[in-house]
Amino acid sequence: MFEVISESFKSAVNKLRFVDDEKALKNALETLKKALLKADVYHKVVKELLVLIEEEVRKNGIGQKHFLNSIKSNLENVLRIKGSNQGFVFAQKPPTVVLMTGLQGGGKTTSTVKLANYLKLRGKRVLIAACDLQRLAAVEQLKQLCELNELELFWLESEKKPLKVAQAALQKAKSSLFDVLLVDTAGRLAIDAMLMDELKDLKDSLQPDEIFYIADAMSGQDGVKTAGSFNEALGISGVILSKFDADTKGGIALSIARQLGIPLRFIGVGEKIADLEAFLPERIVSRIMGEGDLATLAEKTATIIDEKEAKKLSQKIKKGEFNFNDFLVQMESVKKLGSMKSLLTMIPGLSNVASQVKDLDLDNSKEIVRIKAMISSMTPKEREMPSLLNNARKRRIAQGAGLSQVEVNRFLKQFGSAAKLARKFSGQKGMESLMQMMNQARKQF
Ligand SMILES: Nc1nc2c(ncn2[C@@H]2O[C@H](COP(=O)(O)OP(=O)(O)OP(=O)(O)O)[C@@H](O)[C@H]2O)c(=O)[nH]1
Ligand SMILES: [Mg+2]
Repeated sequence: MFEVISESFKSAVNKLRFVDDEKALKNALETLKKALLKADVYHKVVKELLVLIEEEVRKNGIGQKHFLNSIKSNLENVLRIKGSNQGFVFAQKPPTVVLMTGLQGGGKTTSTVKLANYLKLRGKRVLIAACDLQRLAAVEQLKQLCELNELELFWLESEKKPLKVAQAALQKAKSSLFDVLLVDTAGRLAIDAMLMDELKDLKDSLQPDEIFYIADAMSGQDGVKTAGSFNEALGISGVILSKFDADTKGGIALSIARQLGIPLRFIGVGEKIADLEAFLPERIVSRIMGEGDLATLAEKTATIIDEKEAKKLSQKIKKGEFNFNDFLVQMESVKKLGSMKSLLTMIPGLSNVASQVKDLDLDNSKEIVRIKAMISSMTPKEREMPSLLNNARKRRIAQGAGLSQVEVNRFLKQFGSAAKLARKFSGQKGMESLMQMMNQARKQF
């Protein structure tokens, strides 16, 4: 993601003192240039950025603060495509129709399902149309994903023409008052005339509000070129950059919009359904500069945490009554927030930590599998009242979970200190302001 870029920006900024001279500025700009190129930002975009930053710093006075502010404001300008949409934009008259396009394996289907879930969490009714009739298992893949995540799918059994499915899906979206229709389409290994014709037919018939191109972050400049060809043929209104979690350099996210003149709308940051984030320039820049992004964090949290439940929980924590059942419930909701690593970059001051940790997989991490085994070996009463756990009970739990008593003790100790910490934190201002921001975010949906 942005680790390499964040680090490089910091090292460039550190080349300057509070007030500094010409030579130091040259040095800082050179460091910045190398860093951007190393992170795979397109060379023309790098050049453009450097000219803008140099000009602005000279005007305002050479120094660390002006340099930092100038990087931020110019980066934002480069990322923002004038007059085009950001994030998800609803059509004036529902349903908003979005055509999802791209090469084979680029992440179209995954992104379609993630986007449907993103909108569902924000209270929208979304229908997905299964219009990839090329790959045999494509409809089956969608059926499974939609069932697993409680999303609505439209398909026609044994229909061979994507256009027929799409038209029927649009009818259904209109008559059943869906807010959004997402159309998943077939991919090809490379651009070919047949694929383009199929997509053009879909476009002519559906008159979509948006045509998204799904670009695989790992495909680098090739991917940008392909996106350009799709744009010439179809007119793309936005790009979703998938598999951004696998791209340690991150430069492609910074230059793709500028190179194509099409805004980057979302980034895919993992394989799970929650791993999709809106790409909003000022928020992304703030994350890149290590300043966090509390607005996105609050928004994400507000979509999965019910206000009343949150209050109840914080009362419980304050009274020291947080128990193992609460812990399991919390773990399930945290999973809905998506990649932990990405969440860390949203918390001011923790972006450094994010670059050092491996992403925590809440389903498969050894530690969490053990913890779940321990909790499931407890009686309902024990789960409600952690204080009941004496040595005899601990022994029984260890046996039931196939663990040693040392491990059980260690977990209980950790649980105890976490509950204490939460209690301390719940009385502090930080928690209150996060709650306030969540309420604000809720009102905006
Ligand atoms: N790590 C990671 N993997 C992703 C992401 N998005 C998609 N993938 C994986 O990429 C692979 C291909 O994704 P699909 O969504 O099936 O791609 P597609 O474009 O629909 O492929 P076709 O239907 O064959 O054209 C799957 O294994 C996904 O799990 C992402 O943001 N991060
Ligand atoms: Mg697909």
